[in-house]
Amino acid sequence: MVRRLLRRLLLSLLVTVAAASAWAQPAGPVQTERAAFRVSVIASGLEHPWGLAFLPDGRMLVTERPGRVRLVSPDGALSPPLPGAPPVFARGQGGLHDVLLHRDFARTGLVYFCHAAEGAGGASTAISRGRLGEAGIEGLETIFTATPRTGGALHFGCRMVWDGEGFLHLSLGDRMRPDQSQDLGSHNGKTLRLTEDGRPAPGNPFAGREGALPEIWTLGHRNPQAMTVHPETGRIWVVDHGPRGGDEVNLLEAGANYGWPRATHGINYDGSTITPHRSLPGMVDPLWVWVPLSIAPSGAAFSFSAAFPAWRGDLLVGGLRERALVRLSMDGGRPVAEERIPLGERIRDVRVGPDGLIYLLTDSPRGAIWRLHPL
Ligand SMILES: [Ca+2]
Repeated sequence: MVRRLLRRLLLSLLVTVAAASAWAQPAGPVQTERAAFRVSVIASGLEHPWGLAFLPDGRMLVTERPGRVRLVSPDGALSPPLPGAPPVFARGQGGLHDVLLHRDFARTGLVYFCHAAEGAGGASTAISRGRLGEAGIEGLETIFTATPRTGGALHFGCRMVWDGEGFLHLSLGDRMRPDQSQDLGSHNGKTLRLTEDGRPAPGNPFAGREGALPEIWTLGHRNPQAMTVHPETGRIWVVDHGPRGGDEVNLLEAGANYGWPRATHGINYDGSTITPHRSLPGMVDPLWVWVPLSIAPSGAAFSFSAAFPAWRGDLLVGGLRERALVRLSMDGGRPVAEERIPLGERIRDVRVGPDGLIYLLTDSPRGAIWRLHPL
């Protein structure tokens, strides 16, 4: 009897160990057009990891969509969830999303989170910030809440970056209300330019216009889940989810309209037409578009990694549906060619670390942090 119980216990333990080690990183070297690499798993067992930030002391902060923040030591050890993380609306695509250090983190210790948040009328995207201290995240405050809140749990965005002037840019999805992307009275389907305290940055293009929200920087986006600053030009690039086909790469210009839903290369999931227009006067055409199938882009970074000299200046984009790292070669400041590097997992975020290596987050209930080592 005891022996049978023990055997059962041992069996269930073995099954648990097997499940825990069932992350699906490529086992061997990955050969691509211009470079070869191997994947090392830095940390695993993360539930839908979403955003990654590198601390000056060599550790990382990683967010998990259900609402957890963890520290990751250089050897990959995961801390327990940090106390003081933002309360999030964790349903559907909603939850805890991007993480960004204050520009002067060494002095302020401040960390910014964008996340879905619930309130009267439904959910919307918010930014909360707090100080990373010994006890976790201290003094958390919500410094921005997008309006209007809506029902549903899709298309929250959100990524954050700093521009060269010290303003905070935030990308926001359309919350499945496509018309709001063209409505300057809604934050949804926009990118915003904010002060570090979450207020409208001075000099925004629609400030002072009747009925327009003063935080808006660009409009006509669908669900931009990749936003990154080009390290040489300082310009901000966004990669946006299309519907069925029509994912886009766009370079942000103050006040520009990127077309959604009046101009798109995509169609509805049921095959019907959204608009006959791929391009319209007064709207900016994408610099790259994925048709007829979407890769479902999330997370992007320009590769100026010394470890991958053959990729210098290329835009690396994470593909969720595509389960690939997608590399766009650039020429004359725009993408000119594409390589899809299948990796077998949904890729949620792409970062170049301070060590010059490329880091990826895989999107699954047992997601991981991967690091690419050149061969
Ligand atoms: Ca567009």
